[in-house]
Amino acid sequence: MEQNTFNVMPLAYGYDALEPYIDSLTMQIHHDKHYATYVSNLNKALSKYPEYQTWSLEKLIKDSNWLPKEIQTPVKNNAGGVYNHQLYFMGMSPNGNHEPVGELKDSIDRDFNDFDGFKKLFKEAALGVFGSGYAWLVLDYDKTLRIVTTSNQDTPLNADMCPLILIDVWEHAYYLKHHNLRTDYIDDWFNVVDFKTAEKLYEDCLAEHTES
Ligand code: MN3
Repeated sequence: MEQNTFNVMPLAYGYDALEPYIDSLTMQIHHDKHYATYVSNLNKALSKYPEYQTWSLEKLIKDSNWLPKEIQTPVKNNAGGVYNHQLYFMGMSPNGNHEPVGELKDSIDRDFNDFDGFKKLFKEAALGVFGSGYAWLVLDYDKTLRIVTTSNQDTPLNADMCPLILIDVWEHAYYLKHHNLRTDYIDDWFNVVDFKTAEKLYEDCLAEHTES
């Protein structure tokens, strides 16, 4: 079996590509320092246990209870940090679809009345995260869309939910530009969110649910 170390996934756009909504310095520190540190700490945690280096990121998160006790917590936290940041950076783009398209649009209209209904609930959820964490749009096992929140670097993967999009509401995601105003950051994020990524993940999630 192939030995894995996790690599930092490069941004698909420049640090300044999301200006004026998310500033260049925030993107640079967020990607090159915060996210990269999770990657390096995950590799460090796994370094003594080559037998687990073949596990996927998702498996390391979902099955962290099967790991040796001394690395359960660092692997869970750092694999979560890697997974969450990769999805966050992938879910934004300067030239993506900032509103839902295709089948995902139909399902958002079905489950939240319309895009404005979704935005209102998603913003409330993101504002309601106490301390550090994320708000997510996920496909639940019963094929309905749900908005959920998680703390720290937890994910909804253990609840068998299939993530489509998330917003990072740790202060490091917005403090330099928006200071304490998380509400302004969320409004700005809606100008750079990419529903093309979410739509693609939605199709994969539906296919996965149908198989099992
Ligand atoms: Mn972050």
